[in-house]
Amino acid sequence: MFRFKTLVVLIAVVAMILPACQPAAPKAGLKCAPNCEYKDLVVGFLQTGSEGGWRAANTASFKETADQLGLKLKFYDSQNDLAKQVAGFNQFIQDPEVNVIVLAALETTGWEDVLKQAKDAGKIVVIEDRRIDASEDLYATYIGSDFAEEGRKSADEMCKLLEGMEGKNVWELVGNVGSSAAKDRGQGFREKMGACGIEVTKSQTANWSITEGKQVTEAWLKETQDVQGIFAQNDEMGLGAIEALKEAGLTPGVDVKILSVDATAGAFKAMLAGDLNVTVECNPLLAPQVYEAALKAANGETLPKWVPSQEGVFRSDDPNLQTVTDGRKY
Ligand code: GYE
Repeated sequence: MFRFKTLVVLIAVVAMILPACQPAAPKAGLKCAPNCEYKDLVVGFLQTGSEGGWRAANTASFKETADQLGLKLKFYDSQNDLAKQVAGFNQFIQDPEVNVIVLAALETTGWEDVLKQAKDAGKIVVIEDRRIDASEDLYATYIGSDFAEEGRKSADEMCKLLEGMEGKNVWELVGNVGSSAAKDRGQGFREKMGACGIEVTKSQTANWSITEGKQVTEAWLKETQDVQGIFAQNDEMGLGAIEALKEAGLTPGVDVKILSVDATAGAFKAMLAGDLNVTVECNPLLAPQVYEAALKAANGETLPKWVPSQEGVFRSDDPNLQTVTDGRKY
């Protein structure tokens, strides 16, 4: 009995001492944790490029908010080139001054290696705008829209626009095919379009641009004019389609209903002119949320892995459209 008791006491004592011998877990966050302030952050921001109104508003949000908060921003324009964006990411990993990296990913894949290197270098990574396919433990959080929900909203709105029309043929102008915005908007639209018998009879990338949106629509119109609606995955491609319809002698917004995504200033101008029927909002003013998340992560806080943006839908038949337009920030 005595030996058993001795053994029990010995085990208890070892169990108490053991944890104190373990190497301390690395402290989460930056060296300034838990008292980091915005002035302690040096943010390397990898922007996709400058492809349109949404992107201009997103870039302005990061530059203006950095000034307001007093943090240092190092801006990198990837010029819509994935190789350049990855090179820029590596540049920020090597830069001893940069302690936070923010990524607006051109493509969903190919980020695991640089994310692991950034983590090993003790740098906070926040994904903004577009989600990526990578292990969630490699970044603090993703701040961006629910693009699939934008696609579902687009299909619901297109069903309303085509109500009463004999045909339900819709043409889809797709963004950069590797991007989460393009993939998810297309998927969301297809989830809900069946509710009213919509058929996507043509679908092709126009790479988010007015020029390509016009070129693709022109080529389709040379093949057929049997189309009742156009779903443009961003406003610029929708504006290009409008130009093509006009040059083919059709009345956009009437003969063919047009819906686009973003809700930028160009879309409101086109709705006021009666050319565009609906724009589904995608909020580009993400910098305040991104910087707040970066500061929390710098101080060692664990964040939810996705903070979705709240967004609306705007229609050309809104009697208050001019007032709404006047109140827009972008
Ligand atoms: O819809 C488009 C831009 O990633 C949500 O990228 C953004 C998209 C936006 O080129 O206009």
